[in-house]
Formats: sequence, structure tokens, C-alpha cells
Amino acid sequence: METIRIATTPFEGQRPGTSGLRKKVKVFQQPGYLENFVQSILDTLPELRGGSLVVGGDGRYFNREAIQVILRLAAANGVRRLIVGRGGLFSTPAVSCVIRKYKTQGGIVLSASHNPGGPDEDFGIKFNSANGGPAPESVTDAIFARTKTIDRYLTLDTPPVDLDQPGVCTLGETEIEIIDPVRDYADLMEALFDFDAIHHLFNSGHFQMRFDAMHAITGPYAIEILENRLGAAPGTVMNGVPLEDFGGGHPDPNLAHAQELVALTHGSDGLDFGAASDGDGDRNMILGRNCFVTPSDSLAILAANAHLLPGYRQGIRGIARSMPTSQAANRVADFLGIECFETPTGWKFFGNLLDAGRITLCGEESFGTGSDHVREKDGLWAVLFWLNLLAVRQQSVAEILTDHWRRFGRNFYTRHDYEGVDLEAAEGLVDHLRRLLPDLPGRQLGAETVSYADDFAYTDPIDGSVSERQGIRIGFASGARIVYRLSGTGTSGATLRVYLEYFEPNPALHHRDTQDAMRPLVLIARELAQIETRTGRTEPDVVT
Ligand code: G16
Repeated sequence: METIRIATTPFEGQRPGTSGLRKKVKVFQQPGYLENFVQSILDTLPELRGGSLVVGGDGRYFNREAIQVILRLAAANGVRRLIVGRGGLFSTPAVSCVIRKYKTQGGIVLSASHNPGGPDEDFGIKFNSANGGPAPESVTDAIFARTKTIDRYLTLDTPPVDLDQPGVCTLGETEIEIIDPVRDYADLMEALFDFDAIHHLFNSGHFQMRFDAMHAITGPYAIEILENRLGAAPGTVMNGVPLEDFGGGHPDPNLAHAQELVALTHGSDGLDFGAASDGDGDRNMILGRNCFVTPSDSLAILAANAHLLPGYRQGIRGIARSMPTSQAANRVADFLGIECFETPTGWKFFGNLLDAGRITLCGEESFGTGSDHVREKDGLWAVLFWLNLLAVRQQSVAEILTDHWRRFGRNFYTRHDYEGVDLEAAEGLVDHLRRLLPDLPGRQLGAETVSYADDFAYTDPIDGSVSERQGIRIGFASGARIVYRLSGTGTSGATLRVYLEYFEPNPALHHRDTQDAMRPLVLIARELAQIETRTGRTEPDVVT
């Protein structure tokens, strides 16, 4: 079949952010926009010629069209084999699982994660490497550089591939295999956790749970694993049908966007367990009756209890957390006598540590938790980990949480997001903080004394690469911290994130309301950054 060479010119701004290139659907729909980016991936990674590639996405609006474009470009550029999820679907952790299982040279994931979907909403694309994880910065920088010089892309003139028909077909010289997007992933989960114990918990007659798939990708995965394989009651999975616009919702599993589920956990007859995942299935939220587990606490609890679960019985080697994630995990690492790494925001920074066997568990405050089983954060994995823990410890979520705080102390934690802020104002605010940094150590702010203040820079302990300007960190003598950074996943304006943490060793104070406990620190953070004067905002848009 004849390869067609189409002349093109570069588009501005195809720099991948925290997790790939995310833009409005309308931007992606411009003729040549997606093609340029995909060709840049193919030009940057010569190993893809003659190699194999996994392709799939979270099913949001434009997923199917984008996949057809990618299949044609990949075939025209000599990719030998393409593994595609039926219907064009794959959760992000399932792509990682399939890349690793079938030893492909990488994968292309189509998603804008927790951002809304639909014709006027968001779309995204990212490349995952042969280890199954998001491409490191060296690769995304090279892809971006290529987007700035690209002058042609290669494609084929072929009818669309039937994405709904499992089996093998060909496109030019390329073999395309349409596979069940769920099976390999579900098998992996079954190998890691004690399904008998969870099955028993579900059938004990006194355990009520719901999993909210938020009309996003985890619906089919959760139905297969929770209802079919583990015997949870039909209907345990709510909002389980993936929709192109997520039913008009915001598929972000947090207290603000999963309110229907949160409400079900309230009251004396609230659910024993509630969990949710996001657009592409890599995030998780964990709830107990009248109780919310912060992602930072969740990571620490999983680390402290991992030895109780089959897949982690031999113990964990080390932990990593992103810089803004609370230091609760460090306390567990200290107790276990293992390393705890602090990395920049972005799952890609965990890849080298996982590959080198330096860590087993990793997590981020942004509702991401995972382990060395794949190279992405994994929403359903975290849910199954918690379910296995509940089954083994025979305690409620609240009991496990309270017990953890009693043992290790409590790192109160909250994140305040100011969304849709004027970009210049947001950058001005960060510059202002940067200028303050040298004079902050030793200064008294409210009742706190600054012990260090910096713009976080990270040197990867495995390959020595350096990532600078990763967020402003202000640490206090009490152990409290304030962190400021601008989100790298938004598609319009800027989102200012302010992360606040405060350590409380006294169990008598562990059940205070988080926002009350954090108030003094919140006021320091607002004043220091001049948030109101610089952004015009008196209150954050989202508090988690
Ligand atoms: C992505 C990254 C995460 C990161 C999160 C938030 O998550 O994979 O590593 O923590 O964005 O990033 P930001 O604070 O820059 O918005 P996801 O679920 O969107 O892929």
C-alpha cells in the first residue's frame, strides 16, 4: 500500500505538560494538529519502526477519530504491530500493564485524565515507554523539539479499522490486534491480591460498598473485577457505563466532584467503603463511613500494611512521594528502615526508581497511588489494596486510619486550588515568591519559624538528570510546610495550587476538623504569596 507524504507546518505550543499534551478538543481537531504530534513521536523514537505499540484511550469525545489517525500514521511509519483495546478503550494503568506483558516498544494513551470531556472540553495524548511508564522528560523534550521543525507526516489512504471487532487485521504491512482491554489487567490484579479474602468480605452480609466509575473508563474494569470475579452485588459499580462526555460530569474522584458517592458514606447507615476513579482510571479516592482518607495518608497506610497482602508479603523496598504530597509516608519509611524519595509532581519521575528496584510503592497527593506492578498510578489497584486490607484486618476504614495516626502521628493536609487564574498574574505570584526565598529562613511567620525555603529541584538518583523549578517549598521548624506550584495539566489560564501540611503528634487532637486545624497556615500562605492582591481571589475554587 502506498505511503502518503503530507506537507505540514509546526503548530505553536505542543509542549507536553505534567502528563502529555492536553488541549481543548477543538485544538486537536485542527487539520494536522494531532498528525504533527504523532509524527513527532514516531520521528523521535526510531525503535518504533519495526516495533510494536499499544494504542487506546479513556473513551472520551474524539477518542475513536484520534485512534484512526494514529493507526494510519503508525502503519505508514513502519510500526510492525499495533495492539488496540476493543472500542479504542484502555485505562491508563491497563496500557502500562499491556506494554509490559507483551513487551512492546511503548504505547500511546489518549486521555485528558480527570478533565471534562465533550466537543468543547479536553483531550490529551501521551507516549509511554517500553517500561510501561510515561516517557521521561528527556523524551518529551525531544518530541517537543521535533514538533517545532516538522515539515511532513506520513499516512495511508485507508478506510477506518473496525475497533469493535476483536481479532487480527492488517493495515498496509502492519498487523493490528484488537484485544479485550480488561482481561490482562484483571488477571494481574488477581495475582497481586487475595481475591478469596475479598470475596469472603463481600459475602459476609455486613459489608456495603460502592465504586463510582464516574461514567469513565473504569466501569468495565470494575464490573469485571468487583462484580464478576469477586462476587460483589450487581450495582456495586455505579455510573459504570463509559460515556464520551462522562455524563456531563467532571471525572475527578475528590470530595468536590464525587458528591453522590460521598453522600452515600454519610450517616450511621452510610456505606462501609466507597471508592472512585477518574477519567482514565489512574486516580483513586478512598472513603469509609463518615470518613475520607487523604491520598497522602493512603500511601502511608498502604506502606505500613503492605506485608499483610500476598503481592507484597516479602516487604517493600522503598517509597517515593511527589514533593507536595505530605510527609506521612516518610514516617512509615523511617519506621521500616527503608528509603523515601521526594520527586517532582508527575508519575514519570517514579519510573527510574521503580525500574531500578529502589522503591515498591509510590504516590501523589493528587489522588494517585501505585506500585511496581505497572508504571502508572492505578486507581482500581488502590481500591483492591484497601479492600484486601479491610478483609485481613477486619477493621473499618476509620479504625485503620485512627490507628495509623496513633502509631505515627497525623500529618494534617489540605490543597487549595485557584482555577482559571490569569496566567501572567499566576506567574507573577510565583516570581514574587522566588524573590522572597533567600530571606525567608529564620523568619517568623505567625506562630511558625521558617527552617528552609527553596524552589524545588530534583536530581534523579538513577540517571542524574536534573529537573529545576518544580515548586516553591517552605518548611517550618514545627514540621509544617507550605508548597506553591502551578498546575501542569490545565488547558486554559493557570491553576495555582497551594499545598498545606501540619504535623500533630497528640492523639487527643487527631480528630479536629482539617480546615480548622490548617487555618493559621492557610492565612500565612495567602499573605506571603499575596494571593488576593495578585489574583483577585479571596477563596480557593476547590479545597481537597
Ligand atoms: C497528572 C500526573 C500526576 C500529577 C497530576 C497533577 O495526573 O500524572 O503525576 O500529580 O497530573 O498535576 P498538576 O498538579 O500539574 O495538575 P493525571 O491523573 O491528570 O494524569
